[in-house]
Amino acid sequence: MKIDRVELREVTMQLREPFEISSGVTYDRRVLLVTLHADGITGWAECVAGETPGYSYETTETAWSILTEYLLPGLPGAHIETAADALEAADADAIRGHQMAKASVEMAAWDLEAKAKEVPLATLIGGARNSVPVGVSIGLQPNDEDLHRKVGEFVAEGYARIKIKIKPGRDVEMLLGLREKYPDVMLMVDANSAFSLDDLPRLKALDEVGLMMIEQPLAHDDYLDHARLQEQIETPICLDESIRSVRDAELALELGSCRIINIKPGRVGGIASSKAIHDLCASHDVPVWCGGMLESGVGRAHNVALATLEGFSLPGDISASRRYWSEDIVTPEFVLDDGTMRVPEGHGIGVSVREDWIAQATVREAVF
Ligand code: OSB
Ligand code: MG
Repeated sequence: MKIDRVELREVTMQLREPFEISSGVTYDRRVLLVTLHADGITGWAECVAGETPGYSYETTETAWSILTEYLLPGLPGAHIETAADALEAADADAIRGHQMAKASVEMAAWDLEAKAKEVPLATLIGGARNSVPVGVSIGLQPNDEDLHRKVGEFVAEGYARIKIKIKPGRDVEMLLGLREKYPDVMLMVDANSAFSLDDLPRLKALDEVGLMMIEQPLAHDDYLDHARLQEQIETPICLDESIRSVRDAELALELGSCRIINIKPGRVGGIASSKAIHDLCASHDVPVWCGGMLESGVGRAHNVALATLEGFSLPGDISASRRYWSEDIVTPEFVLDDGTMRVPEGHGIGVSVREDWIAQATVREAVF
């Protein structure tokens, strides 16, 4: 395939409700969409960088800069067969870090390849199921009453697992109260690095809540303290922010920093890197699940495809379009079906992008 045109767009998408985590609140998403055109086919992907550098150093602005100045200019005219070829044409190895920017190129190329081969993306990557188990991630709530109501609503909608955001002061007592109200719900928590080993007594007390796991309790770059913590608590630690590559995953598994890994393709540089982490975890009997970054339907479609791999044995943060948006940018929208999500059967990401909708929501565009 010869790439004849590349587009980068920033679209503004208003969340149905603000999403608060320990490092800040998101109101509107500034979503970057990458479009690769080749042989009359169009590959789509989304960059998951956030509006602020609270979760990662990458932001919408840094990704725009890396994409427009470095990654995208090399693509037009390039002959590519695979996502690896696209990264090579973009000279991605010459750029240190910036996994989210790189992932958006890589994932658009996977969509392109699957469409050229006329197969669903899930099939191309070796997916093993036609529906994926899904959970929901609930942001920090102002009080316990709101939290209990929210959990009740999502359980009623059929979500197979509920994730609660926590931070110091909104932790043990809040969770024990919630557990009392919902004794049987599959619960997990995510601290987004809000704790330190000084909080060991609190973190140990979480063992009483009956959690599937605690996600990223400590600093984003601290594998050693996570290993020290895992030795002293029963609840499995799951790493999110700390895992940006297969190398990070090797380090974490070698040190015993976690017993579960959350794979977000947008965070680890794309689908090939996600598969490598998945395979590594499988060889260590470490379960993985697909995380989310408040994606539009485009990023969600990639996540759903990835979660069809065998080792994604735990429900992902892949919720229905309606959990985030009044209207999604793809058709059909993603809906919940008995606590699971059906994998689209169309070629590539399997959903159609609503280009008319995108055109009216675009705030800037670069064409190569
Ligand atoms: O830590 O998993 C996280 C959203 C934005 C940034 C980081 C995280 C999240 C979520 C939401 O938890 C997951 C989703 O539903 O997309
Ligand atoms: Mg997380």
